[in-house]
Amino acid sequence: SAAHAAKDAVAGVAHAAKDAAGGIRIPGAPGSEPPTVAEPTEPREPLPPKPEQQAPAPVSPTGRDTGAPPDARAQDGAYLTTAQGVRLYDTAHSLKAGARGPVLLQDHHLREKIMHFDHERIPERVVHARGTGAHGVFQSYGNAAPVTRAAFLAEGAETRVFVRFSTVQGSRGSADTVRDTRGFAVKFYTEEGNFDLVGNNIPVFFIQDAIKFPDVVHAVKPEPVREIPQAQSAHDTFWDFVSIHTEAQHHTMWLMSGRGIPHTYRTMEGFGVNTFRLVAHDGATTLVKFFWKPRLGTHSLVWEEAQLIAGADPDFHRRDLYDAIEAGALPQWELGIQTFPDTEDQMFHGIDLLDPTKFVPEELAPVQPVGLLTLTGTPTNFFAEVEQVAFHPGHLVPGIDVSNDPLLQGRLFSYLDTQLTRLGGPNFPQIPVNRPHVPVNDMLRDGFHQDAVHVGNASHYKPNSIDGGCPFTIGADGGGYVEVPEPVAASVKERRAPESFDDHFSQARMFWLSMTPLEQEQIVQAYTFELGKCYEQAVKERQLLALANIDPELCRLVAQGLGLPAPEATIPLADDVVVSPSLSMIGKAWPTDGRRIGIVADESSDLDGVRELREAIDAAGMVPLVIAPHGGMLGDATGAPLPVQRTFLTARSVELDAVVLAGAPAPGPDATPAHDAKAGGDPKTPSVDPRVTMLVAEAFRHSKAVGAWGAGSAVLAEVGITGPGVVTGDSPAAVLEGVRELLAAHRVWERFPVRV
Ligand code: HDE
Repeated sequence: SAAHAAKDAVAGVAHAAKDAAGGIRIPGAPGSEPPTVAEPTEPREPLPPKPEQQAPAPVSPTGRDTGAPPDARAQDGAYLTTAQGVRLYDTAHSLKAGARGPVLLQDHHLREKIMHFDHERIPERVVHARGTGAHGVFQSYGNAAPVTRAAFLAEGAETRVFVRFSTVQGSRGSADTVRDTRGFAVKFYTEEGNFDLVGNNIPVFFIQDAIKFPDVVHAVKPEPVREIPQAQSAHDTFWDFVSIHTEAQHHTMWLMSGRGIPHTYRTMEGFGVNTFRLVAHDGATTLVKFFWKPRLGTHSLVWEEAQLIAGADPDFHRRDLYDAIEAGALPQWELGIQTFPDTEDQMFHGIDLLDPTKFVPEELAPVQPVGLLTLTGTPTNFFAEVEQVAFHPGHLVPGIDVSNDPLLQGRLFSYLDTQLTRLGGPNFPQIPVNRPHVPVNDMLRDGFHQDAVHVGNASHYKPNSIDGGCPFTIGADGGGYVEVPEPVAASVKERRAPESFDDHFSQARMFWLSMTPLEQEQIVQAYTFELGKCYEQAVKERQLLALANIDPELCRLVAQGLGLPAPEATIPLADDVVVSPSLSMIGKAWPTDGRRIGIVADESSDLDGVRELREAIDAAGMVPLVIAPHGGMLGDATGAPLPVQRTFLTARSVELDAVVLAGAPAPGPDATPAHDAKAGGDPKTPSVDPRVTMLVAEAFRHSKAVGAWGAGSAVLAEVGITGPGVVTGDSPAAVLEGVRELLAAHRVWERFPVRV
């Protein structure tokens, strides 16, 4: 009988617990030998998270400490239980009417397990679905205190933050390195409540009015019939939209530049885009734009590299960020502000500060650093933190207010709204990653996923007498958020933009003219690639016309690549354009921290030299990766083995910033450092392993530093790698010195062909 079988089962568990071999016996059909599932360890408590990976300290929505330790996790205790805490003896077999019989509806564990799994997914973000996040800290320099009362910008203030980087177009599982705008969203858990700075890596946007957001997003997302292409703007509907809707041309130009394919998140600039308003202690106001300046400089991939990485390592940006944090190479950005007088017309040097398709060149308004952001911890659980974090540009603290930028105004509506669907109800501020790190005393009650147990009969309405009027409101002097009493001009109700929004081309022209010839070439190639992927002739022609209105030379080069005639401009080109050299990413020197240098070696290499080079790279704050024909160790025979990080099979040049070929005894058929006879090469052919040839050739083509010492130099000569940025020397130290100098410039720019 069933009761009898259950008794047997319990006996089985009791027996298993005492089983010296550590095996758990599974009750089988009567008479059959019970199978045994070996558990890998003795029962134990779940391992605690690493200290730097702790989630924000849980603070209950009612402001009382939950009493849970900061590292509290859902899992507790040594034994598997149901969601109701009942211990389980088997999670691998459904409850059946006999071993070969049908499954019984009464199997609660089966139902609970499958029910929960069936509902594990939540809707991905409608935009910015693909992202990654990290914990960090923001230290204020205090120099913004005269213009804002915000406590987190006061002298010496230190504030915990959570940052999420993202692409915009792709689905949650899409590749990191696609050509796209990137999100750069920061949640500051300030002592005055949460402040969210929800920015992008491009300082301007496609549209001037939020009402057009669904249009631009529908145009860029995969086309509806076949749902392709994924995470790409290189298709007809996108170029159809931006070519008709010319206010998108400026943002599109940035997207076609290196900014559309950032090197890593650590080397990506961030912009608040919209103009905000700072409020000082005395109530004085200043208009402001926010910036994030990466300490390691702003760098991009090259297009072929981005495409290769999308296949070889779709998680490239995510992995890079987490590897860096875990290695202690903590990514840093300075928060900067551009400030403008809060005048009635809200213009600055003829630039409308309410138009989000315009930005103010740094040459006209310097970016003043006001604090330092350091990312210090990876998430404890990706879903709990990165997926469930909910940003909103309306999460403001006293001292920061909004402007009338119509894009920002629409955003103020959208973000709360979208979280309702995405996070399943109105209580998402109670999710740990979203909770402020200060007491919360709101009158919001009930709703789906309500976690708080609110007390009292009267604390949820005002005015009340039963609770003595609690909770109380307070003005600015007590830290209350008081909106700036901005006069609103008596006006008519109308659907119209100001005339100053009509100029769609002059800043796109400024961007183009501010680029070095090399960056211009990359922009030309990007337009030519993207339009070359379109099918509609009319779309290509219309976009060429938009380019003609930006710059005739740009238009001519793209038209040439497409094999189409270059049209004439239809508007007078702006001739008073201010060129902004600060927009260029080339020609500067940056710290080389965290740069990855591959060292190609095999058993016959100068392993002492390799060891010396590894140590020197490490000491310089960079990352050495030994690449060898096989995994495990090199030099077992010599008694001083060297660990191998990548093999010829797993290494690809795109994850490296530079490649160095190790020296060896004099090169010959069997002594070529990169010769892979043991790993399957033909020992009779004295050639370099083709995978090494490809590694070096790719690195060279992507204008990366290539180095070699001793016999490694002979290999470079054999595969035809010479010219600028190829460093050969007698010793690893000499090679590293040259390579490091090249890395400070990010790439060997001289190697790029200008105008192909
Ligand atoms: Fe967003 N945006 N956005 N956006 N945005 C969202 O909110 C929206 C815009 C930005 O990592 C959504 O939670 C409208 C500009 C980032 O979780 C949604 C408009 C800038 C993120 C939304 C804009 C941004 C979002 C989708 C036009 C740079 C990811 C999921 C008026 C300043 C945040 C979500 C994260 C996400 C609306 C334009 C930045 C739908 C209506 C401009 C970094 O609410």
